[in-house]
Amino acid sequence: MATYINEPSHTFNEYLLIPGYSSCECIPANVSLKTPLVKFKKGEEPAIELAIPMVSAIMQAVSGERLAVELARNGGVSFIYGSQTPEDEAAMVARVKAKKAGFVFSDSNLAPVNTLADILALKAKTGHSTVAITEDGTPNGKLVGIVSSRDYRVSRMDRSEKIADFMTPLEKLVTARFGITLSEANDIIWDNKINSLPVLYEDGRLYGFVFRKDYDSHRENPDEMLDAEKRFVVGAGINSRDYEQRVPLLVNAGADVLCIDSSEGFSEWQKMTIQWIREKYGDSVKVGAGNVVDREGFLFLAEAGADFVKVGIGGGSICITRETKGIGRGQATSLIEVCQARDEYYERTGVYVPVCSDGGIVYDHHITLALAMGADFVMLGRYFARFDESPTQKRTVGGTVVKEYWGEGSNRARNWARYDLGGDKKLQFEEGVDSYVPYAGPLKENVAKTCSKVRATMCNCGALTIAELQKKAKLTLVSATSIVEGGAHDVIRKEKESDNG
Ligand code: RVP
Repeated sequence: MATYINEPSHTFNEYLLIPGYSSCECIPANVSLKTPLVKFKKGEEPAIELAIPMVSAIMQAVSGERLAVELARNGGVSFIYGSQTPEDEAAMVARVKAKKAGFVFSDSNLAPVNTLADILALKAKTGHSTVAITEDGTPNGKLVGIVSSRDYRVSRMDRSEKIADFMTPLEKLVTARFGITLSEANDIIWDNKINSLPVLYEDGRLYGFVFRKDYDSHRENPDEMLDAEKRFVVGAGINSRDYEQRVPLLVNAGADVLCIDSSEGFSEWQKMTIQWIREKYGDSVKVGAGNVVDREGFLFLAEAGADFVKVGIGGGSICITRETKGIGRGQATSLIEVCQARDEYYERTGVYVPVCSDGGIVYDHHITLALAMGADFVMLGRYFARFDESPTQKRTVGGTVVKEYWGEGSNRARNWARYDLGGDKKLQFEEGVDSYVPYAGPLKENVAKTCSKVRATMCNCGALTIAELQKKAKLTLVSATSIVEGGAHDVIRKEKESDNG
């Protein structure tokens, strides 16, 4: 006989948090949203910690390179979408890593024999105005000078003029030796009132630059997610089909963390994928797995060696899996059960496997609910698709400014690997829709507002960290009538309600 779970499964909107005692210390400025991204042993630190508990969904309409940079700058991490060729995905990862804050490898290089015309062409291509002039024109050649926009006047000079005749030569440049720290480099920049500082190896070859504007950017973005070389942290989606080809390319491109992207993760395919990664790379390559919705699914992936486990089937805003296949579970119920299993697993093994709540976040307070229920971080698709930095075009539809947002299981994305169950019939039916979401402006402002709401609620619950919230939170199921009461009611609203509140 089949197993029946007679309790209905619930979603976030059916829960509320009951405030707890908050002391005078409990103010938003004292709240830390730091949270582990990958598993760690008791008493040790996770190899990667997020500054805010938000990652962007592994989707074509969400996680491109622009969003990845902006989210990392603001404390979260993007997972670049895997429904593209392994080469294209690796190139996207590489472009995010090339945008590092702090030390920058020079991507604009010419030789002294090149001309002003070459400078102008290069500037048009890269958009960068500082060009390193090396003996052989390569990024790590011997530095002989620099050309910035201050070195030439297009209206007064012949385009065939040789760079050697107008560059600022090495003797006149302030330079630093390779091995210098970022803060020492910044001091030199400030003391000498310069915009860029070339960093040279002992033999005079160019290592890279430190730019003044990157220092300013770091001060404005204290939550920046940076790796040991001060490059932005970025994740990448993989699948359980072409991992032998895809993973090495992503690792070489510098991906910090991978995630097996599947609508249903309680499968031998995922175990094989993780095993292959462990055999080839040991623990040096971090890989999350999912999605699951119960304790068995979690334990299976944790024991298979996943670095984090993703929870959620059918709750995504563009997802019609429940409708088409009749599988899934209310997101809150799934999360509560999985997080309980995670805590027991930690007790038993001393290994903490972070849980990611994926999909179905409609209001900002759903993030706080997910964290209170035990999630370490949340993955969002619709939320990020609305911002300037998502890869899709802005449009006006019926007088409203919108952005496009489509599911990975829609005919538009045709991410068959995400839904594949073996065999050669690829994506026989759709599990996602193509849609619009209201345009919401820049990521930075929106994420700051969302996080301020999360911090405020945490204070109401007397919690200064996510771990504390998970221990202290008191949650209550609410009746259908109470849900109606939760919004403005029995008044005539003057303004239109914001879509994300
Ligand atoms: P949401 O944030 O509610 O838009 O949900 C995003 C999540 O939905 C993704 O992270 C993924 O798990 C899921 N998804 C993506 N495509 C589809 C689909 O086509 N059904 N579902």
